[in-house]
Amino acid sequence: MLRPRLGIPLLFFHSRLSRFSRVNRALQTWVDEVASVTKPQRVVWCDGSDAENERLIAQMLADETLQKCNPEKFPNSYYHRSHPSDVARTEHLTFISTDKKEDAGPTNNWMSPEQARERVWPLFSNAMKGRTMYVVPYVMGPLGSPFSKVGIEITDSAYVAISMRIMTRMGKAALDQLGDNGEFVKGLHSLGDLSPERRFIVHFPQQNEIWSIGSGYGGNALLGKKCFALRIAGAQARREGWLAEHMLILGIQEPSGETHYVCAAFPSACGKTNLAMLVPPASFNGYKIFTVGDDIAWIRFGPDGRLWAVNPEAGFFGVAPGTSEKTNPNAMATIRKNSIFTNTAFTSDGCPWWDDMGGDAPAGVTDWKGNKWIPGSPEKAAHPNSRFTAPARQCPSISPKFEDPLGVPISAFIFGARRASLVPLVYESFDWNHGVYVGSSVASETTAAATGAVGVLRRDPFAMLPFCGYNMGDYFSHWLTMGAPGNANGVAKKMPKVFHVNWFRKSAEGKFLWPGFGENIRVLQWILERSRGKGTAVESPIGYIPAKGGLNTAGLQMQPNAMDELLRIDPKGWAAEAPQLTDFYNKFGDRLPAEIRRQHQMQMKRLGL
Ligand code: GTP
Ligand code: SPV
Ligand code: MN
Repeated sequence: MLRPRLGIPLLFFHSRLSRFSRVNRALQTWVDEVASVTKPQRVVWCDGSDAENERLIAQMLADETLQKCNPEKFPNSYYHRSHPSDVARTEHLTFISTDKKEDAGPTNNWMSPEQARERVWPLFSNAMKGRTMYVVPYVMGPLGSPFSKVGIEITDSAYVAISMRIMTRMGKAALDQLGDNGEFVKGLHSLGDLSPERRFIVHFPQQNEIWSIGSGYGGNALLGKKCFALRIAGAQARREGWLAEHMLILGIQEPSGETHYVCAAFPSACGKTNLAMLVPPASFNGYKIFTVGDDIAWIRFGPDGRLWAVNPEAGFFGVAPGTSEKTNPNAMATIRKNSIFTNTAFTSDGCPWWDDMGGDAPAGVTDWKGNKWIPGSPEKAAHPNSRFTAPARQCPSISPKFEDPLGVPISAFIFGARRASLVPLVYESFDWNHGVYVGSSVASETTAAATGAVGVLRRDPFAMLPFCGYNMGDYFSHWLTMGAPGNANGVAKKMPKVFHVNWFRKSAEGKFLWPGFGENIRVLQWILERSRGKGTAVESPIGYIPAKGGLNTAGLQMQPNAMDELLRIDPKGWAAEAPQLTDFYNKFGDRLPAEIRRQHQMQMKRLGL
């Protein structure tokens, strides 16, 4: 047990759960235990109903946690500002707590269970005094799906409770799925005093437990998302032989009417939501993209030996700035109702607003800090990591398979990064093991999704650097094992091909070379062709790249030579980066799979090193 044993369960709290037909003993005990430490004024079990949601919203309007959006333009939608020091994930305050430090690995912050008990647990003492403690049951994954798992988040934030209602299957349905004896992931969250000095997000993958205190923002506080669905579920997935990934899932319907699905992992704020909701340009008549997920994928072998993926989430927590009718019309349609806007700007007529939303900046904008904003001023009106929270079912491109308990079969894995130079628009790995090497070697320029400097190049393997709940060397091994030749469910495994993309390569003048967004369908088309053994490619030291004319550029307006530059491989530049990658791999010591080292050596040889 992580916590000191606590006194007698409080009868008062028992009476709360009796409203539900089933009582899970372990859940009741834990809730009583937490309440006896955090000392809330009252405990509310969330049932997920409309009436409850309305009650919470009325209360938040009264205490000014929320502002109501213009009911004509954004019906049933609300605006929220988080504390100005609490607007992004705080990776340096995020910990993996395992008995042994090596099990957290060199890319995670480790905290011993003893330290967690001594430094973090006392912060929960009396933390909810005078507050309401919400018990939020939720399911990650479609209800009744063999992929799905139950979590319970205890929180003193009503904003978290209403956000979890959008982002997960929350309430009574989750308690029903849990049943009397079902297992669940425990997530304890308190706003604490919101001080970064007393902010900790601690994961216990051996106990399926999360403690988060001192933050009310996104991935720090909505514990179903990165904490459970990636860090805890990732550790479960390794034990159980599946994958929990920072990946979008989309379907590409071709003119033939057939739909093929791909999963893509890009680091935070590097284009997953936008790719997942892509609208093809007019010249791609007959193509349609279906959105299955925009951030997280849970992936298992199906009865056919292929990998099948579900989106464990029920909503989108998407980056607002840059979202417009032009770049992402599906997102714009999704957020028109029943949504929450966090740290965007807010107009005098009650609408969320951000940079590059389209049109001129309206007059009377209040910025994300609550100050009057002057159009044209150098300060951004919306925080660069401001976000919308919206139900997935409202998305015009939502896939008919979104709720399918078995998920969708995956034809390709795509890794991506934000790289101003060196990395081509697209390349294909030579085989599965090389693909795992490509995933392990992803590097990307940092974004505003986490606190800290923006635009700094860092290694972000599989776009999972901040989200891997165990030693990343073991994670690489797990990926290699998943694709090792053999059977799954009694039939031969059929692994998807693995690709890498970069929408962000810049010209010498510092302009993006690739138009991106809807035009990314051109790259998806090549990827699908290649995944079925067609399409044309040439071999380069880093993988296969589209042959001249291999990528469909019909109707595309581009600078002369831009395409050549986008696909150019500069072996000298790659060779110059290789030692830095060697250093990164060396951090893992003997936890680095020999196969990754072998792949790295072969790549260096191809580069002439
Ligand atoms: P998380 O939710 O943080 O995991 O991020 P995400 O990967 O879903 O990123 P998202 O799609 O929200 O994109 C982040 C930013 O990148 C937005 O400001 C987008 O406008 C921008 N972006 C997305 N796709 C493209 C593209 O193809 N080209 C360019 N230039 N920018 C893009
Ligand atoms: C990310 O940072 O990758 C996100 C947003 O998707 S958060 O939920 O804050 O992690
Ligand atoms: Mn993300």
